[in-house]
Amino acid sequence: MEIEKYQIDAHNQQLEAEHRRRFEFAAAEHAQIEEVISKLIKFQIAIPSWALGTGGTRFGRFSGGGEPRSLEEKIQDIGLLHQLNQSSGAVSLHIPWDIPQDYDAIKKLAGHHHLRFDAMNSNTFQDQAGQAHSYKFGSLQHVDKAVRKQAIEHNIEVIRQGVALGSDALTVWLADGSCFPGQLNFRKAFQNTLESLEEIYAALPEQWKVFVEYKAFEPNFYSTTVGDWGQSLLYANKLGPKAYTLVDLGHHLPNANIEQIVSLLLMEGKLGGFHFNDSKYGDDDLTAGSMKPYQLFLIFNELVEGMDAKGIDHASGLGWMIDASHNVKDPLEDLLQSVEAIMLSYTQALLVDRAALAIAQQENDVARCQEILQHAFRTDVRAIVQEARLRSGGAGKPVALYRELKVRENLIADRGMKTVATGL
Ligand code: PSV
Ligand code: MN
Repeated sequence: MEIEKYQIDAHNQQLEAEHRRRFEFAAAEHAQIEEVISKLIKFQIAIPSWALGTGGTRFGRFSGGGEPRSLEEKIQDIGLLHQLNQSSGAVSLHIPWDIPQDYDAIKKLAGHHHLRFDAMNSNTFQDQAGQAHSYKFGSLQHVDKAVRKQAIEHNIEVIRQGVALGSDALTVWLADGSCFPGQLNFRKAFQNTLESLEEIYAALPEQWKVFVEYKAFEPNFYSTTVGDWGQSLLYANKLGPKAYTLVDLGHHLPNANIEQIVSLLLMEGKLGGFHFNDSKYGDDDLTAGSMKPYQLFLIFNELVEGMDAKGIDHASGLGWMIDASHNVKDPLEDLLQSVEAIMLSYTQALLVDRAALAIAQQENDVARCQEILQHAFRTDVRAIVQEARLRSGGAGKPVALYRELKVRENLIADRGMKTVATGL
């Protein structure tokens, strides 16, 4: 299914009068509104291929209807999202869940939907059919060189596939670690992992980056070999200039100060990218901004401040991705909600009065600092984000139009009720 331009126009027409009123009110408040809107128009968030189907729980998976059955259908789904919000112009693939059969055809299809290929994700956390060695006790950290070699070769193969698609980054997330004290020699596991990553790093093409993603726990419950930002940064520093840390919001221990982590990684020039999601307890993979919207705003506040301090282009300087996987909502509606939440937080961060904040910080005026931040956070910026979307040709209210056009019902009619997308 593809949405026609006239359908978007008709939907926008209906909302026009109310939107104009709300936008004019917001615009009158902010002198820099045009600058904010042009930044929003450029800002694109990659959609992970594995979020288009219903996610599983540890106990079961309840597939919804019309889930994509192939890479082509996943790209079509992201094309739909991008038509609606004009902010989802990239796809992040997971290998081997998304191995293309015909690279040129896939590139053409992505081009048709105005999508580019964001970071490629390798997978050494599952055993694949016919694989010589098991990853039960780790992959890049494994005590057996043959297992490590297999995992290294897989990552190099993922780079090759990414090159064929026009991607320029590899994300390595390792499930490696241990479940019980004494199971692992921490130093040997670190050294093995480093040596393995060095071989992968050596295979990176000139303009490529590698993102080392960390996670505190799960599936291992005693130690994780890339368990936090300190460990990831150690690897990234030892590997070299093409290696960066990737922050997945759900991968921290409870109450971690993620915005401080982000600030310092940016300062060190080692923040590579993001996996946006939200969580209440652990790696819950919930919709971005659905639990802790203030935290999301504070993270964007540090991102904007840190990127501006270094002259980093907001849209292209870092890898912006969602990493979520839901089991109760329509995945496409959910992704529209995540993108919207990210855009709202980004907008609020752009509105922070930085000059006033710097003075208040210098004067130790703590109450004023809080006032400045919370003023931006409590500003209703929905009409600003909507205006940016309208100017790019998107829908005023993406979820509402998705429902009006009965997109899910159409996908079910095309693909059937009992389809299952690859993923966890
Ligand atoms: C692991 O929990 C993770 O965040 C990594 O990014 C994986 O590649 C992704 O989820 C999908 O399983
Ligand atoms: Mn992730």
